[in-house]
Amino acid sequence: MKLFTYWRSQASYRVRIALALKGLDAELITLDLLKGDQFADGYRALNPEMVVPTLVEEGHPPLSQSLAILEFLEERHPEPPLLPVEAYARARVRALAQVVAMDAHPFIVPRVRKYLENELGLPEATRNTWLAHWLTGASQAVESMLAHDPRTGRFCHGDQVSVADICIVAHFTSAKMLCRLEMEAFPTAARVFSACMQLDAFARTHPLRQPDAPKAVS
Ligand SMILES: N[C@@H](CCC(=O)N[C@@H](CS)C(=O)NCC(=O)O)C(=O)O
Repeated sequence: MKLFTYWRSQASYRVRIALALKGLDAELITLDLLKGDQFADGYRALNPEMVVPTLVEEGHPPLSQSLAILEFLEERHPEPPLLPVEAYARARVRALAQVVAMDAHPFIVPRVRKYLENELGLPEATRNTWLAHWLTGASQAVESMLAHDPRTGRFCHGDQVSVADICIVAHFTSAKMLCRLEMEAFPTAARVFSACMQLDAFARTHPLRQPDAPKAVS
């Protein structure tokens, strides 16, 4: 298996965590999104949206969209499960995942940041306000969903790691890196985040531990 990835990509981090949790190995093919590697013809043929991640298994069609890839991995490699069994529980886990992955993440991706800069001419400080606005709003929603629901346990849903934990860890990791978001205002999410980061699958796939991460970033 090959995973096309970028160190700081929130969507790629989701897939790296899921692969690690499932005990699956993938060769990492790194693309530099800031240099525009995603627009190369060869990559465009694999992923017409020109985004990462893409997961390629020899002899099979390429897989794109991180949440679709997570569902695929769950179907093909059910152990350990990343979704609970019961229907309300599955819906809650998917909802938590989607707050960050579908409602906040699209506002902060490189192509949107570039559009704000190049087409709308917004200065860097205003673009940073934009990033903080969307990342903070989703963080508040997640905190409220976790803090006010007795189904929250050691992890987002009980004591079993799920797709919600994957997406929330990737979200807060981006927020810390892109707008230095502090987690004190989100105590329940912070507790779940640190429980996840104690697991090797989350820690070793962290953006700063990727082969393409700049050495000087802290
Ligand atoms: N919804 C997609 C998002 C994919 C996406 O936008 N990836 C970003 C990196 S996290 C990307 O490749 N951006 C390239 C660009 O914006 O030019 C997913 O979950 O896979």
